[in-house]
Amino acid sequence: MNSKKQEFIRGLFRIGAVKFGSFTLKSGLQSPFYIDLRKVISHPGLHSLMCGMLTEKAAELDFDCILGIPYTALPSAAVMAEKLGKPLFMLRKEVKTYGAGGKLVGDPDLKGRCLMVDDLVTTGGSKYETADDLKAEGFEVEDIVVVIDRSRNAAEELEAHGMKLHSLVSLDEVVELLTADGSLSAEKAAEIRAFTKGLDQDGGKPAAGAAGPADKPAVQKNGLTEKLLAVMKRKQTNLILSLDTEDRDGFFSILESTADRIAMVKTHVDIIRDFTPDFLDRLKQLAAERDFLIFEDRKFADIGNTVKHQFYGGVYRIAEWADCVTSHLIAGAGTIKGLFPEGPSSMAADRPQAAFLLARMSSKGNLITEDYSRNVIAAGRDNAEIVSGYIGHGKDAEDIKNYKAMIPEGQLLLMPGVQLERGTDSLGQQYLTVEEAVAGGADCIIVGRGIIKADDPAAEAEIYRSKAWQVYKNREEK
Ligand code: S5P
Repeated sequence: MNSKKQEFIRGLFRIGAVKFGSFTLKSGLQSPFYIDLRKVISHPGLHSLMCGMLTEKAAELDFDCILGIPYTALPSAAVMAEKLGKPLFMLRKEVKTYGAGGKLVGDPDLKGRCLMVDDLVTTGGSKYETADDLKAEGFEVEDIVVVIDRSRNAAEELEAHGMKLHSLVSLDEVVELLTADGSLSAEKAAEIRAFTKGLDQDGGKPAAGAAGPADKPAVQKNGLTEKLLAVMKRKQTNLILSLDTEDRDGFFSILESTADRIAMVKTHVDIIRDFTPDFLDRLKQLAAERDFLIFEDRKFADIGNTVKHQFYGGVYRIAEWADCVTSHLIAGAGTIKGLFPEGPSSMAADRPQAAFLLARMSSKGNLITEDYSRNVIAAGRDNAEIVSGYIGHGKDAEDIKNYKAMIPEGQLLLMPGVQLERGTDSLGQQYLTVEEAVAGGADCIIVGRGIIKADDPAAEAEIYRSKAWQVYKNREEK
């Protein structure tokens, strides 16, 4: 290891950009180390050393322009662009929805082969997403330079996507030098190696036993989750039918023909044109006879007090018949507290109830950010006795896998926006295939028009059921 690298690693340790202990990562995992390079720019000597090393690395490569990935790498990319006399670009994190241009900042006339610069790489995923965005803007992307590679296999992952990863320092080098310096004990070094080895084996999830505290966070399953899983097992189905019809005869005709294939029926009770309270009696009776749960997709979103009225009162008195409901969390955790103000003891006397939180949506252009989604999952974890899981979606199976890794064991992922083929509707609904959804980590799929608009909804429901159940079983048996 050359002396510059040694000086740099020691500098990172000195300012606390690299720490050892026990840390909760964004994903919820417990990690024995922590790397955060955001502090570096406030230390001019260290930042200058880092930019010098980045520039030397970049000088070995062939490219026309430089892109800094927000935010940590932006100042370094700017310094590199200046030193190398190359055009600089940025892709803004927040999508601009007005005015000229979208995400790209820089002179579009100077687009070309672009070198991406970032602070860290953990998995290759976010990097090739950025590369895809860049390609969509008309750039070519081959190389990416990062300061620290703390992954085990990001280089191979990126290679598979036609990109080459270059890093200044690897996690192994950090561990090796700081152990030799006596800044890190041999035991902790072994713990770090075991932790990263675990990450390697299962796409970001540490392998069981790889490092004691490094397992995925877990919560105790609540009553509704247990009940739903039991129905799924009994009926061999993880299909939720989204029965969005406006007339009650049509509703019951489809429900009666598909009831044996579904674990839950998802309703939007307020779209039934000829609703009368006996609609609910018939629904409850059918649910009891044919063994499915009732899921009212009310998407509560207001302050707790208003939600309480919406759930317990009004014409629909949802609390009296729904086993579970959906809720946004945009107004804060008060919304779900409004549903069950006293926790589980507010639930119906004869059955468990719960909410599913919208952590991601299937509609194109929805305004949910990664941070929002993560915060929803954190609040859901803190309220696990009343939250059974999350509604989510993703770009593909890989994206869903990464998202599922954030969801605590014991909570479920339900996925709408699923059909037999990928596609979109005219109002922005986006569909993944059954295989992508379930292989990625959906515990149940929510299917509406794919079934209810089919000539034979019962036969179509069976196609969805058998496909989804097969993939689910294979996944769970692994
Ligand atoms: O992100 C979401 C969340 C939900 S709950 N996207 C969705 O489509 N949904 C609901 O799932 C939506 O309200 C509708 O009832 C169902 C999807 O229906 P489909 O006909 O597009 O399958």
